[in-house]
Amino acid sequence: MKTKSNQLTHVYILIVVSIFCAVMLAGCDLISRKVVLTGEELRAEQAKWFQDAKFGMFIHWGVYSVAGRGEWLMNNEKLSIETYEKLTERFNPIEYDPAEWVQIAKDAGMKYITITSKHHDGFAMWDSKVTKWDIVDTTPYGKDVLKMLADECEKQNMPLFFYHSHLDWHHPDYFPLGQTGHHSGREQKGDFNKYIKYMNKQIAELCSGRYGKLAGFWFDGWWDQQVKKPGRQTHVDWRLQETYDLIHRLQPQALIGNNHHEAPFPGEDFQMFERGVPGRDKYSKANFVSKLPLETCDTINNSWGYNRTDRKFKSPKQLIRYLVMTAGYNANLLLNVGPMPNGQIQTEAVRCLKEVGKWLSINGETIYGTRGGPMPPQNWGVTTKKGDKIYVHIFQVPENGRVALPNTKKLKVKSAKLFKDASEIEFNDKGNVVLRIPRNAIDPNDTIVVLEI
Ligand code: JFZ
Repeated sequence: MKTKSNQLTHVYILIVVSIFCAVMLAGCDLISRKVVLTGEELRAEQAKWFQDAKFGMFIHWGVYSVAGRGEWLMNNEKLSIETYEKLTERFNPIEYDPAEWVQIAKDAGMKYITITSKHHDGFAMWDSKVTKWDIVDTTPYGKDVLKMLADECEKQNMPLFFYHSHLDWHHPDYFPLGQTGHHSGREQKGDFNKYIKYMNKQIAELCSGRYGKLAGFWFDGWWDQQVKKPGRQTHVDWRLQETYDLIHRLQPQALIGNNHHEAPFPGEDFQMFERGVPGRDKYSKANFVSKLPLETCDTINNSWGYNRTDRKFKSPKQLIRYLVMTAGYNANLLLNVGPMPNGQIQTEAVRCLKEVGKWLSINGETIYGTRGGPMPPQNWGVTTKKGDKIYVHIFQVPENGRVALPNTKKLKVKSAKLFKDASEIEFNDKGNVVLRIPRNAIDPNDTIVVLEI
């Protein structure tokens, strides 16, 4: 009897151990499959997240902020390197609180942050080991503000991109000089290959892990060396592929975009547009909106870097409509703030952003996770879609209340409801769908009708 029960116990143990092993093996298999996700797969996941996110905060902050006349100060006011460098003595952002910045972004409904690591003035906003021209080595503040922000972003789950300028008005090897930065007093010589090495070393520092897992890079300044517009030829070989490979090796999930205002180059993961929705932005040429995830960037007033005299803040209504418009164009909106030299974001900007956030907290369903709707943007507004829902965003309800949706003859509409209160909206779908919007349904920001198809 004894031996029998012993045998039974053994069998039980064997079964339990086998089950345990099977579960463990399955787990390991899952984990290892996770590990072998290729860079491309990781970026595909990241690209989907990016397109769902829809709204980001752009931050232009640098030593130029001290002067309060925008980020092009050095070039525009023809300052020598020596004069410009004096600004560092007054860059002491003791009010800088990255937790507050992240909170401002969150309250605005923004899902990621893109901050200038280096703008055209070449000034590094982190503790770079390959130059003294950085915030730690030259300012009384002496702290790595990017590290502080990166830590906070990680803590608060806020993806972080770096804006990085290829163009550099300060580095002695940025030669030939491009179209800008000719008054810095720099010698008319330099080894461009050395410059590229320097740039890549700095980028490697940003990718080292010290700044966490990066959401991506937002490059700018390629155009400084453009032979002529239009045309993709440059006076120098930027060797973009090397830089992109470096990033994708160190931070495989990082999405790369480049503000060159040309069709995307190999290795780029998203396409950005400046001041205007894709294809109708300030710099666009015909037919170059690609299949990549799209992003439009613009300012909250008229300036990127802090500008003391720029009072032209866009109204919450303008900003809400801008965001809805970009979503209708299947793009994200990266909306800029230019923090002050003391490290704070202007209250005017914070106030506008709060209003957008309030609107999003109610209407976010019609924006986040959507893609551009089935019809192109119309005079009256745009559409977005998600699953079996089409969100019709109407900015301008025609006098007769009829909103016609072109190319919808084949659309089977099950129901049309006002998003605000789910009240039924009369519609006719014997041809193209026509909605009939009652006067009392009109919302001054955006009248949203949900079509179930
Ligand atoms: C660039 C920067 O120069 C500017 O300071 C800011 O950072 C913005 C987001 O990006 O703006 C550009 C880029 C390209 C041209 C003009 C402005 N261009 O090709 O004429």
